[in-house]
Amino acid sequence: MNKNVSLIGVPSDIGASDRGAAMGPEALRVAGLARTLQNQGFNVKDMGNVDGPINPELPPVDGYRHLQENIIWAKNIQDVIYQELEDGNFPIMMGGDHAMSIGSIAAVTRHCADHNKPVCLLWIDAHADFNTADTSPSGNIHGMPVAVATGYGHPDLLSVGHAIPMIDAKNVYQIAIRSVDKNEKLLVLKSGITVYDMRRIDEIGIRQTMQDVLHQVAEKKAHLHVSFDVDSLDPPIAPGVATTIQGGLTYREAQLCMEMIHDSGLMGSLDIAEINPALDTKNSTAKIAVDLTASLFGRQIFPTHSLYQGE
Ligand SMILES: [Mn+2]
Repeated sequence: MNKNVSLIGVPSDIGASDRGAAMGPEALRVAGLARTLQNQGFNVKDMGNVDGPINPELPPVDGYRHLQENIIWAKNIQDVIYQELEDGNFPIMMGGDHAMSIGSIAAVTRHCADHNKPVCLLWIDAHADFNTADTSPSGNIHGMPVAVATGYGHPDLLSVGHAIPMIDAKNVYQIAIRSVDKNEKLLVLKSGITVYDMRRIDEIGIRQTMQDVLHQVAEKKAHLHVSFDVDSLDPPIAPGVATTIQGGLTYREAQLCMEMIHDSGLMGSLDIAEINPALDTKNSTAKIAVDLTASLFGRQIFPTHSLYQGE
């Protein structure tokens, strides 16, 4: 695994209705993200925060709230993360609301296109984030990044990337989904992305889910961008999010998910999104995000082969 990790703070909640996710990067720093990865042998560089407009708290216009401000953020994020990838570093975007992933996905897909490398997106989230102005009840752009990445949405958002779409829907995988707006559902089904909603995870288990996804990514020999929205977790273990939805990943399911991603060796970049310290209890949501990130970067209870023969 790439030993050079760059932390990139994105202190913005401009894509959300509730303020507070702008404090997410600092919450992750306080929870010890850099120190945790350093202790696991990584060279960690905190690049500080990306700049962008402050949240003007305006109502939606033509179905989009803060469209121009979101575009500026996405472009600024793309510039910083693209450069980190070009320099050979592993970027971790510390969000920030999930609209910020428009910028990180733009960076990763541009980098992969430049190097003729296939790219896959693993979206770990309670929500499909597949709205457009036509389907969104709120106009909040943090409900739209996956639609934008796969070519649906305002042309000025789509054109942030190197191409439209930034990524082929066939290479997008979602897990932990359990809250999708009525018309958003139709667009998800039409798009052709692969969704493992909580019902499917209940039925086949997180292990089979991750085996299926990681097998496909491996077959494609792709760079895997992991976009981790902490609201994918069950609310009692991750209360510090704007939109808590019952029935999320348990602590052990999330751990196995992260451990299996690590073991695949496929992950090349990561977003941690939607931590809202204003709604949190003693920074517990940032702490669990750091704990799960440790597993994503190879922390193990025991080396698996030392206790049993893997299949
Ligand atoms: Mn999300």
